[in-house]
Amino acid sequence: MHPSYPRLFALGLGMALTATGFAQTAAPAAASGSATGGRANRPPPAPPVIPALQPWDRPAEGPALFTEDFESGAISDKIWSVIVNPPATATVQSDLVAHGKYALKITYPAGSTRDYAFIAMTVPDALKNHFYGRAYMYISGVPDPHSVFMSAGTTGFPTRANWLEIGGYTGHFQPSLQITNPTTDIPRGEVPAFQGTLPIGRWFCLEFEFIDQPDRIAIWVDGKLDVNIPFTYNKITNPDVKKDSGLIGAFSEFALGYRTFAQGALIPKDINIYYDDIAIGDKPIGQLTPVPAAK
Ligand SMILES: [Ca+2]
Repeated sequence: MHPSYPRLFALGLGMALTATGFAQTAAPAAASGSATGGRANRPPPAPPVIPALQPWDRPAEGPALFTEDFESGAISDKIWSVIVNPPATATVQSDLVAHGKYALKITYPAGSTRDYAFIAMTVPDALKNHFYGRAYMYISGVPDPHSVFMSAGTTGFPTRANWLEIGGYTGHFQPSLQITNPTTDIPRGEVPAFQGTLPIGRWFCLEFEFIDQPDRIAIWVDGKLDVNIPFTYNKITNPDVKKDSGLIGAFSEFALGYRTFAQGALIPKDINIYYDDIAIGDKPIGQLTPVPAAK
């Protein structure tokens, strides 16, 4: 197995057309394979279990420590590392924006398989264990299997790193823990969870909270809590190592963009993911003025 692609999918054979316009597997596909035990011919897993959404305290909003509205008209190489595996692309454009004149557009071309495009920034030291963030997002449509939108983790994403991730799966958010730079104490693997609903075909305000002590991801969509998932990593066997805290160690890099583990046959048209008005800080950032419906 290629070490850069540790996750495999068992794809169902039935095809169905969904509201997003994508031909997708009718049967549940694997969220993602065990990094060590993935097999293409293994039986399909059970459908995702959606845990009840537990309440989550949200402190008062505060000023952002970092913002990016793309109004420079470019991806600044002073701030961002561009991490692209073609043919996916990351560009700043004016065709579809949340605010101002420019926004980031990630394109994952129809029929392509296992490419990706992300931009990544260094997380300020003050936020290395815990941060809030906001991004306006527009998702044109995604296939059912594992999609990746954002990560907070060690450097080296998306190939060799450890991170907390905001992804998608069968119309739900898929928050997850991903360990692809393992140690003896923290073995390779992942913990996916499924909750909330991916908004498709409209701008929405994604607010998020990444915590490493203890590990947790919370997501608000247009100000409403939609995901609240703690992570426990049961692959840890050393009794001196916590299974639910410090699993990343420090958030060094924050990345956003797109990749999917779907086969190209499940991607009949380009996937376009737009981002605008990105901000991170030690308190929730809050929303801007609502974005009018796209033309
Ligand atoms: Ca903008």
